[in-house]
Amino acid sequence: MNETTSPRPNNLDAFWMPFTANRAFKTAPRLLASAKGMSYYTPDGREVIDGTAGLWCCNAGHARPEIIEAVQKQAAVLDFAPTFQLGHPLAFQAATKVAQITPPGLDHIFFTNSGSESDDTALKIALAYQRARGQAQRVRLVGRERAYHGVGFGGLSVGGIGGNRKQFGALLPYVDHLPHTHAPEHNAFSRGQPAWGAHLADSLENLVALHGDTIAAVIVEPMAGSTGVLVPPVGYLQRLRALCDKHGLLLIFDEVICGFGRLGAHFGCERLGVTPDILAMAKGLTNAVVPMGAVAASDAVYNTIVEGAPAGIELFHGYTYSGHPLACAAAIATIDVHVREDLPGRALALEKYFEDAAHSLKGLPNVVDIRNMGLVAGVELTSRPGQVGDRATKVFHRCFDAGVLIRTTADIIALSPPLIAEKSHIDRIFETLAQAIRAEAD
Ligand code: PXG
Ligand code: PLP
Repeated sequence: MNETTSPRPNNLDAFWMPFTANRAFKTAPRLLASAKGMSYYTPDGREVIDGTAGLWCCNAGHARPEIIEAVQKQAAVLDFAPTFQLGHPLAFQAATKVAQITPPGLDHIFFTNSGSESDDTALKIALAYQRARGQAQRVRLVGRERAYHGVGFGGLSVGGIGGNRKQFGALLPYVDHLPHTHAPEHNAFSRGQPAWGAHLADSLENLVALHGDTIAAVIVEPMAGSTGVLVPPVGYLQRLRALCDKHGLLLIFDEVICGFGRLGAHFGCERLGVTPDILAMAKGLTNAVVPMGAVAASDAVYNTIVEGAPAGIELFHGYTYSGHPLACAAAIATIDVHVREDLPGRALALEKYFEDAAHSLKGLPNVVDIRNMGLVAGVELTSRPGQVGDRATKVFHRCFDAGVLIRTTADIIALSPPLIAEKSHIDRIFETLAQAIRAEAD
């Protein structure tokens, strides 16, 4: 790059932005320059209330001094140490901390750097487990329509969002999908878990009938977030659990969004009353201050792979930055905040108020469904003919200009504020959203 072509200050060209309409963004950029508590601030100092906890990740609110100081301190003590054939104390402490809040029996923690890496890791652990117990023919992975399991080849393959897959060819072989659980004719405007739809889990019987004993694992988000907030029907996850046990399949929960208090418990599985064999997490784990993900495995999974292996490396998997010291410092400090302030309990206590606020949008123009659980709500709008996503995108712009950050996918709006939200923030978020929806009524 020479002087004439090198990026100028304030030039937006070089950053190839993820999941973004780069050309449109760069003609009308929206920048966030700082954050504190419930709010972002733009470069010109305008406050934007964070209705989405960043990207569902800053669950304890922005710029928590406890977390920042822990990371700053750690950077000066030990910037990096390998965790391949070596270790450092914080990685073991962080794993112990995570294990203290995962459900009993899910106490073996593998560190990654993102949700995508956690999902690929969870799938690989499931395959390794089946092989270690003498079931090497179990090579198939089952996901669900509309699922988001990140962007690695594994997670993308079991994922069920067509738009994310279509540019990338054949993906993994030996993958199948369960139907999603969205059925507005039966469960529109449900508050919490819809009463209808548990039987949709029985589709797993059909896949077992088709594939016999070649399925290794089933992966689902307990509550599907990214696709636009699909809350599991009452009894659905229990049926999946029973069918996995019946047929020797592992059940993986992708709790990248559901974890860390979002559903009113440390993990969604606790709230929903079903324990998986493997639990993938990320996002809220470090309050997003340093990227980190993790996978919690059951004793049976860990012992089968590790205790059953000959001497030497038991699992040929890991990332340079698995258990990075700064991420570990952030995770320990974050979990301390969650426990000390009982953020899951706070989310649970606010749930009814948040639910009422969300459902107060019923009756506004084009609102065809509202769904919610914990501090998550999805508001679905009808699409403009031939322009899927246009209405919600314009609602997003109006909210942003009015000082509230929301998230959209197609014409579904998702809200997931930090768990430190006050009622006044919830009022402001939904009042602003209501005005924006009215303004896009045509
Ligand atoms: N699993 C789930 C359930 C997720 O929600 C990932 C895996 C991947 O995590 P990483 O850290 O690799 O991005 C996610 C991420 C949205 C949105 O708009 C959601 C996610 C990411 C970006 C945007 O809903 N979820
Ligand atoms: N590519 C090359 C050439 C590498 O040497 C490594 C790691 O050593 C990787 C990719 C994987 O990087 P990471 O461990 O950060 O995922």
